[in-house]
Amino acid sequence: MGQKTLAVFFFVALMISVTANYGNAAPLQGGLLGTYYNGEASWNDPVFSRIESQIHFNWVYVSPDPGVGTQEPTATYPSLSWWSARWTGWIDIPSTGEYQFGFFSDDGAWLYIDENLEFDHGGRRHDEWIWWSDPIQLDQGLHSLRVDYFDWITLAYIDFHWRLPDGTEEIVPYNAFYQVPEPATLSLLALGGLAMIRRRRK
Ligand SMILES: [Ca+2]
Repeated sequence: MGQKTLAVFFFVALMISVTANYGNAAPLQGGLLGTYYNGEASWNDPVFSRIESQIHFNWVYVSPDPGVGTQEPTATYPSLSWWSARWTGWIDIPSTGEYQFGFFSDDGAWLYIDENLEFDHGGRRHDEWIWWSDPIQLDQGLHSLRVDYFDWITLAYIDFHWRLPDGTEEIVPYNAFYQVPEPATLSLLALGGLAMIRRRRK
């Protein structure tokens, strides 16, 4: 019985290892994890998080949640908001080649791929067209993604685009985003399972 349990455990551990190979990872959930903060480009005070299908928002003058950016409006500024958002997850690059990424945002935004700052679109701003990154050479498969954004008063919007190697331009679609557990989390789960089996066998 104990050996059978152990065999099941190692089979499950093997499946987890396969899943942890990002190049072939099965999607656990589409979209990105969006976390919202108070303050302008301030990342120390998360207010709430939720899964969001795309980075494609136009909040106009309205805060994304009563808990963030809530200050009394004035006659000059209908929305006196200072708040920030961070989207994290993985992006699926459909084929190896050169990609460009674009922001259309009010206010600033930053793009990180594989933990490198690839596009600095920061500062208080009010875009009237899409601004594109330099071309980035990317291999097919999943890459870690992080987009930081903040709003400083009045209008608030952000669209996150890509330009594919074949020239197609679009807002990055829902099915390009993945949520995959961190390898560290998977290792801890595997170690926890092993510890439980050892305890039960004693
Ligand atoms: Ca603004």
